[in-house]
Amino acid sequence: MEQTFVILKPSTIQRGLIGEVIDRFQKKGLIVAGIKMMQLNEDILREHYAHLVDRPFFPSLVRSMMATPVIVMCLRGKDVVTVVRSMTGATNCRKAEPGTIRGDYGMSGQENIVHASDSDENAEIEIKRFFKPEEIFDYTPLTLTALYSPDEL
Ligand code: IDP
Ligand code: MG
Repeated sequence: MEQTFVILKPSTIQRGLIGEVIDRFQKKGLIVAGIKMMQLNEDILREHYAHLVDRPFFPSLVRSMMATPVIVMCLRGKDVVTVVRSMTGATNCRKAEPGTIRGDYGMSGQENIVHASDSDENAEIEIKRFFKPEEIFDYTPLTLTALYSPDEL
């Protein structure tokens, strides 16, 4: 079973949406393998958003991501990277489909509620960037046999 990495951004914390967003992932049937609150700094954000450092909005993005602590999560499930990206929706909340997290909870391109890994490879890199190995837990929820058919497990 694959895993992915999610950040509940400061916009989520400021707007009191932590519970709502986590609830969506849980109701979908994803396993929470790791979860904690942490304060991000410029060093970790330069690594995490390395593909954006030359973009004009980068300083604003970094400021925004440090505005409050964030919640970081490691979620587990079959095809979880694709599942969570499709639950997340398009980058700009105004263009994100209704029914997606960004489409339902946001109005901004920058203040867009969540980060979600975009590939299995990046998910593994990001989980290692934000979590210590002992903060990721491997357990079998009792619901697993109701969530998946035997050949899917
Ligand atoms: P993603 O979060 O949908 O994967 P990326 O292109 O990886 O999108 O961008 C990372 C983050 O940078 C976005 O989630 C958003 O917060 C911010 N961002 C991306 N493009 C813009 C923009 O054009 N204006 C302002 N912020 C942006
Ligand atoms: Mg991205």
